[in-house]
Amino acid sequence: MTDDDANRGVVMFGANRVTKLLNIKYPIIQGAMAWVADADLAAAVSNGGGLGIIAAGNMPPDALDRELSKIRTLTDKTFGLNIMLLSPTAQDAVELAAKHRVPVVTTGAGLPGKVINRLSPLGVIVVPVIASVTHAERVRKQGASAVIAEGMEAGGHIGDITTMALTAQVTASVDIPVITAGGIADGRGMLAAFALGAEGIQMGTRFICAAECNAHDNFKKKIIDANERSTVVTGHLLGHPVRCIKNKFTQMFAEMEDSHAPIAEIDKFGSGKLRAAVVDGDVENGSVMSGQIAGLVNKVQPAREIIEEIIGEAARLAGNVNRRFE
Ligand code: TUI
Repeated sequence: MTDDDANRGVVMFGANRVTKLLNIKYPIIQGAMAWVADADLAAAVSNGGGLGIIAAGNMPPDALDRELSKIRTLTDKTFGLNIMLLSPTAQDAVELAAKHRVPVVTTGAGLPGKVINRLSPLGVIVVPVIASVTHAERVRKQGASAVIAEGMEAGGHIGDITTMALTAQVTASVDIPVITAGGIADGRGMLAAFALGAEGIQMGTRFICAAECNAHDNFKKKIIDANERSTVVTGHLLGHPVRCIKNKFTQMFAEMEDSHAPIAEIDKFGSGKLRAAVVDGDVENGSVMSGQIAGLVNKVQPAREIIEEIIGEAARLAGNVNRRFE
């Protein structure tokens, strides 16, 4: 890609409501991924012109405190913190966001009314991830500045509506900016999201394969080797469907669900498995969370290159699509 391509991207995607709200160059947000999205990855994405996000996940508060101090040494650009509302440490993460004056907070797996009430008065921009139109309308009323509409193609904990159906209906229902997530890993996906009315995209799976991402090489290799049928959703029984790459772990998890094992037992079996995959590289017995788009992610490359490639591609393609209507 040439500089010219990237610049065309700026022209095409420059200065929309998402870039202005988040004070970023390109409307590309790095998905929050527990154990994966640390200060190193987030800073690389923010330095590359997107919005890097640290995932609080279940991180102990002292460790999160250190990540939030560290990112300030790595970038002077806007970054975000994701708070997973199901986590027992969610409230600690809210207080750390306040303490560190984190510019942007995204939330997942719940409705963030209390988070917005606590952080908005401090000037923190709160952008909830939602998985239905009902959620989008509710968080808009709660005072969200924008929403991330995440379709079921995404990795990790998901809803049940596809990205295409969700984006089209959320953009029709709320007036705040919509960022699309789930199933996007290139400029074509970005353009599709924009065609549906989105003003930004969030990508997780592609950024796992960023050079600056500290996930174990075995985890990256699983993504690179994956195809469109490599993922499976487990956890329906627990009420928390989770998309992962198929392996011994998902096989055993599904067998426990099928045989109606006690929920406490299934919960216990799942505990610590994401860390095992991401940190220890045990991609057979661990939980390799990934989106369905993994088949499109074929190499490890710097975050900046990922971002510029996608912007250049989307800009080029926009011209081609225009010509299809001539
Ligand atoms: O949160 C995510 N993705 C995640 S969280 C995660 S850690 C985890 N591990 C095991 C089990 C559960 C979580 C891994 N991946 N994405 C954002 C997201 N939010 N997806 C779906 C939702 C969501 C669901 C319900 C948002 C709001 C909501 O509201 C329902 C309600 O009424 O509370």
